[in-house]
Amino acid sequence: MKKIMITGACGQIGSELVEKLRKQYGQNNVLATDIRKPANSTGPFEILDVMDAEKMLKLAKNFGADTLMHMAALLSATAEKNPVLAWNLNMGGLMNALEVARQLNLQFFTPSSIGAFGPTTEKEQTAQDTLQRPTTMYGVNKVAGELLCDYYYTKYGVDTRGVRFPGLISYVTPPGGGTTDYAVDIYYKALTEGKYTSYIAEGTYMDMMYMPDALDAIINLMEADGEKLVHRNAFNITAMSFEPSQIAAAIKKYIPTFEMDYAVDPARQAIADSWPNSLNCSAAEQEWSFKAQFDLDKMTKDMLEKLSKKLEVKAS
Ligand code: AKB
Repeated sequence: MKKIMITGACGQIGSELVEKLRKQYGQNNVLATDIRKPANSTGPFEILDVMDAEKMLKLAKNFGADTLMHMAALLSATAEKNPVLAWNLNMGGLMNALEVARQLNLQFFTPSSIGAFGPTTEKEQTAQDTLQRPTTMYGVNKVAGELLCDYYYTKYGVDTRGVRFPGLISYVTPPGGGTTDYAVDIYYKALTEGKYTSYIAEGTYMDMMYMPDALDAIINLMEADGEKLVHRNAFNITAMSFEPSQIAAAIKKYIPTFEMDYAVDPARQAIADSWPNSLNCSAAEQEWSFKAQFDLDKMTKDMLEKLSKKLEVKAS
């Protein structure tokens, strides 16, 4: 990777990925694109609606990109509220991006998700290769996307790579429209209000990961020797699996007065119930040495430290 173009650069992953890649590969070697302008820009930026295939191709060509990271997508809860828009944007945007990668011979990354599994998949230690019958539009998009990326590799030789992300937790850019967002909101509310009402029910386990591990995973997979990759596009990765009362207990270690109660949102709960409790990551570990650094306690300590500085409040 030397000249990298990113779509969805202002999103939860994109905004941090751009900065990390600029530090690693040079400020001017990363072209950030999004449908809206970033508040601050640290390097080249262009407005791009991923439905505009012609503009995507032109930008990648003019920039001299050798890599395309396609991050623009609607997340699970938003997609469920507007399935037609989700299909058009998630699949149309991906198809446009894959076509650009094919025409310009670019290395390609796009994320899949734990949402690619459904209620008939085994819940615990979900295998890399297993039954995938998701019941959400987001899940349908993700499975189709995994297959489409495999197709572009086998049919055209495009160097497509990807991971199945769990819920991502970060203090930089808030997520929007996901089912796992509660695990980010809880830290904000713990610091600003000392209490949190969880829309996910007690006992609902989902896989999660701290953003620094997610960014390292993207870069390590992209840098990995392609000869050693068997799976390429949909590696299970995770750092931890917890349910709401466990993250609350982790926060309580640093904010002893923190309280949590529940007001379950049936729509997001139904999505969460259809997803695995924990993923098996052995394929990623074996094929490109994936290893997460942050567990729940380490992440909570770092999150509260960084977020209290950002929000200018003390964790107490
Ligand atoms: C969501 O909740 O929709 C995402 C995901 C797990 O893909 N965070």
